[in-house]
Amino acid sequence: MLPTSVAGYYKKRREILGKKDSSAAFFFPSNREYIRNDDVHYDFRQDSSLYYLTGFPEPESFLALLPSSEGGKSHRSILFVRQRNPEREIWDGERYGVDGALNVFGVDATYPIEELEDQLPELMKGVEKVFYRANLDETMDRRIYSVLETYRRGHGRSGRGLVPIQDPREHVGEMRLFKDSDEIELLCRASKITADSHSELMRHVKPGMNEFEIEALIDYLFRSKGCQRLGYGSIVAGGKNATCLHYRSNNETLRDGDLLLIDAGGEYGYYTSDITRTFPVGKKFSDQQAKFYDVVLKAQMECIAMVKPGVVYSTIHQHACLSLTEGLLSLGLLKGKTEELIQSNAFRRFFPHGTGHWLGMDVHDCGLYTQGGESRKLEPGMCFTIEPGLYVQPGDVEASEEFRGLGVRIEDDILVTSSGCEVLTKDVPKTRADIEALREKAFR
Ligand SMILES: [Mn+2]
Repeated sequence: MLPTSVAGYYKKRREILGKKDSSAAFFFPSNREYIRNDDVHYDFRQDSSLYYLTGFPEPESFLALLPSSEGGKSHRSILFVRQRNPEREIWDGERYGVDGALNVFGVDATYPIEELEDQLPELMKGVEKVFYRANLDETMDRRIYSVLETYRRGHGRSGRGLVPIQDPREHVGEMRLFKDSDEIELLCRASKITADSHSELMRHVKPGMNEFEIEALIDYLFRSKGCQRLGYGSIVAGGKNATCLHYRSNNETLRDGDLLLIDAGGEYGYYTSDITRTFPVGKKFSDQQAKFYDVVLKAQMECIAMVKPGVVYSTIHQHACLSLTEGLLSLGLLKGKTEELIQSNAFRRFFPHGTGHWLGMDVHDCGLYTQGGESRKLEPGMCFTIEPGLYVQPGDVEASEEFRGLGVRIEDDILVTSSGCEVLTKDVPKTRADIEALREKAFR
C-alpha cells in the first residue's frame, strides 16, 4: 500500500498536467493484458504514464483528469478500477477495488471500470478537448468514441461535433523527461544493479556456454539484486550475431575467439537502466578486435565528455559520426576524405543507428528531441544513453575479411547535472585492460 505522502507525490504530477490545459480532460487507460495462449497472458506491466500519474499497478483501470467545475481549481482525478471479486482474487491475486483505490491513491473518486461509458460523459461537464492516445487499443478507442458521442448528445440538438482528441504524449513526455530526485534515485538503483550484473557476467562467461544460459544469468542477477523485471528483452549476441542490431534469438553456443555483445537492463521501481558491453568470449581481445573495439570506445568516451547543460543534443550524435568515421578510415574500412564520408553518410554502412535515446520508465523514454524544428539543448534532470557501435555484416565482401562479422556497441546511462553529467553506469568496466582483468577471473 502506498503511504499518504506517496499518494501526494502522484497528485502533484496530476495537478501539473492539468494546468497545461484548464478546459481539457486527460484520459489514460491502463495497458491491455495480452493473451499468450488460451487463458494464459503475457506478464502485465502498467502503462508508464498511468503509473507516473497514480502509482496504480492494476490492469483494466483508467485515469480521467477532469476540469473542476469551480473556476481556478485544479483538475479532479477519477480512477476507474476492477471491482473486488473474491473468486477471481483466489486466481489472480488481491485487487484494490473501488474503495481501496479511493483510500490509497489520493484520487477524488473511483468507479468500477464497467461504468466507464455511463459515468464519464456525466463527469465531463465543460470539457472542450480530450487528451487521449488513440490507435493503441481498438477496444479502448471504441469505448472512448462512445463516451464522446454520449457527451455530445448531452448538449441536446446543438449541432456540435465531437470534442477534439489530442495526443497527450507531448505534455506527459515533457514532464517525464525531467527526472526529480526520487526518480533519479530509482534510476541510480536500476543502473547500479545493472552495472554490477554486467561486471559479474564478465567474471562468469565461458566458451561453450549457450547465449540463453547468459540470458538466464542476466534474469537471475537483476532479480536477485532487487529488480522486479527487465526493462526490455536482453540481447545476448556472440560473434557475428552482434551485427544484428536487435538480435533476440539468444540460442547459439559461444565460441572462444569471438566477441560477445550483451545489451540488457534491469527495471527498478518502474525505472530502467540500459547497458551494452562487448567483451571477448575467451580471455583476451585479438589484435583486430582490439583495434575495432578501441574505435568505438574512443567515440563513446568523447561523446560522454561533451555532456553538460546547454549542449545541443544532436551534436553528440554528430560527434559520434565524426569520431567513428575517422576510426573507420584508420581501420581501412572506409577510404576517402572524412568530410565527404560524413556528407554522404558512408558511415551508416557500419553505424546504422542513433547514438542514444531518452531513458526513464521506458527504455526508449518519452520527451521531445526537437523544439521548433531544432534539436533541443540538454538541461539538468534529463537522462539518456550514449551508445555508439560499429558492425561489419558477415556478408560484406567489400570489407576486409578480418573485420567481417564483428559487432561492438558500448552503452552507458547519462544523467545531466547542473555542472555537467553523471555516468550512472560507470561501475561496469569498458577499457580493454579492465575487461581483460575480469575475464581472467572467469578462467581461474
Ligand atoms: Mn539503448
